[in-house]
Formats: sequence, C-alpha cells, structure tokens
Amino acid sequence: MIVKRYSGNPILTKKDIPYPVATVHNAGMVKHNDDYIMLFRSHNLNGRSIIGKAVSKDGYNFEVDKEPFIIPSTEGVFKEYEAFGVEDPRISFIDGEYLITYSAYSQHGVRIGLAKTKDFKSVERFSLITEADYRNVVIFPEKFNGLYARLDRPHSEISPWAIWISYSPDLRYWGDSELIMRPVQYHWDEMKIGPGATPIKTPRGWLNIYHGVFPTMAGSVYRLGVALHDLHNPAKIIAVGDEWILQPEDTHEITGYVPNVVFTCGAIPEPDGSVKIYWGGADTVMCVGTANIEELVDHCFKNSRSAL
Ligand code: BMA
Repeated sequence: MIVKRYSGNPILTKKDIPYPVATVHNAGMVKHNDDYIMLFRSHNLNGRSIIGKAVSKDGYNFEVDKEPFIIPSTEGVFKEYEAFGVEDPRISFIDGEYLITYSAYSQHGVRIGLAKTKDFKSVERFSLITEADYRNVVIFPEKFNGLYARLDRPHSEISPWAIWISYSPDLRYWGDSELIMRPVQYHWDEMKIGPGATPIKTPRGWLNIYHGVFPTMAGSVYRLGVALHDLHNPAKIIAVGDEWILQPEDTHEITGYVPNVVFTCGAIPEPDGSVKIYWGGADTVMCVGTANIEELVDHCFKNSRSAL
C-alpha cells in the first residue's frame, strides 16, 4: 500500500465537535509554527456547510475550536454568494500569509471565495475569485514569473470535468487559463477529476494529489491519484500515475453521508520525506495516512499516461 492508513482513523468525527453538526470532512491542512492546523467542513443540521478549525501538535490528535471558523457571510457581496454554505477549504502559505480558498454556494451556483489569515485567530475575506461553476481551487505556495498560479476545476457540459490552470498578479484578477489535465475514458478517474491537496514541491516537480471519480450502478466512487507538474512551468504535467493511490476501503469510507468517498483538500509534507495525507471518509469523518513523497513521485511515472 503506497498510503498507509493511520490505525486510529477516523481522527475526527461529529462527536468531537462542540456544536451540532452532521459531518466532519474535506479539510484543508497546513503547519503554522509547530501546530498542524485543520480547517474542516461540516454539514449543519440544515444540510448546508460551514468550516471549523482544529489544532494538533502531532497531526493525529486534534483539539477543536469551540466556534466555527468560517460561516456564510452576512455582509456585502459575500452574503449573496455564500447563502447556501461554504465548503472544502484549501490552504496555501505564500508571502507571509495563509490563503484559504473555499467553495461558496448560493442560488447562483458554486464559485470560489478567497480568505486570508496570518495567525488562524481571525480571518478576512478577500474576494470571490471565480464566477459559477467552479470548485476545487488550490493556489500554489510559490509564484511563477511573478504571478500566483492556481489549479481549478470549472464545470462544462461539453467536456468532462477537468483540471485547468490560471494566473494572477494580485490574487484578485485571474487569466491566461488553460486546460492541463483530463479524465481518461473507462479508467478509475473517467467521470471527473479535480485538484485536491495544495501541491507539494519536490526536487522532481510539484506533486499534485488529486481526486478522480468513476460512475457505477451504485453511485460514484471517489479515489485519489497523483500527477507531477514541472517545477518552473506548472501548466506542464510531466507524469500522471496510471493507478490510484487510495480508494474507499475502511467501513467509514464505504458507508456514511455519501458512500464510497475518499476526498482530500490537504496534505502536509514532513522533514523526513514523508507526507501526511488527510481525507474525508464518505463525506462524514476525517482520516489520515502517510506516504513517502519520493514513492508518490515514482508512482506518477508508473505506466504514466498523457495528461491531455
Ligand atoms: C464532490 C464535492 C465534495 C464531496 C464529493 C463526494 O462533488 O461535493 O465536497 O466530498 O463530491 O460527495
């Protein structure tokens, strides 16, 4: 197994949350000073989502804040576009601040909000950085030729859901968008793919742990795979692993709010060359596993397929 599940999974469930929620899943992750910060999504009991925060010293045992961290805004333009909930945060550290991208749901569709924090004590909304219909936006933790770069996943009726890249000088205005990776027909990720964890810099390229979906008679199966982007030009994908790295297998991944789902929004590289990958199990609980970063990069080259 390339990803070793932690024996104490799930690491966070609704029972650990000091306010009423139905689920704890799809968490963005980052290390801030010596703390592992987890921003997790929860369904409220009305079916709409909010984002909570948990902190850990070891990456496995988390303490949850008494109050949610981001709830739908009651002010300005954000109020209109977050009315149905905020979901699936991703965190990137760049230029001394943490950027949090999240899905903002409303009657107008799903678009992406960008919020910033320096300390995870307070958080400020910056801008809504896409129109509808976008999900899964992750910002690279480094600039390329002076520009921020993000992976995103617009929806299209014509072509299957695929991974695109866009650039920005200021985080507000994005452009030069390009399709860089597509699903493969009759393959584990044939129905849709989307960016997952914030990309991890390695000597051989940026490691992108993404999710892929396969349709079955019993609904969709969400799995994780890996792709490697060029270090200097993230639009160029060097290799895409043919086989998934993680699929739903534990009971809390196979059954729950949405069965047969492992879905990642965050992974934390460690100084010893390992990475802790965090995933939501069945849209219900949070799980963690470890992998070796070099092995994940090797995996990208295993029967590597074309990205397009
Ligand atoms: C996707 C998103 C994720 C979710 C997954 C499985 O479309 O909604 O937040 O984890 O479906 O339900």
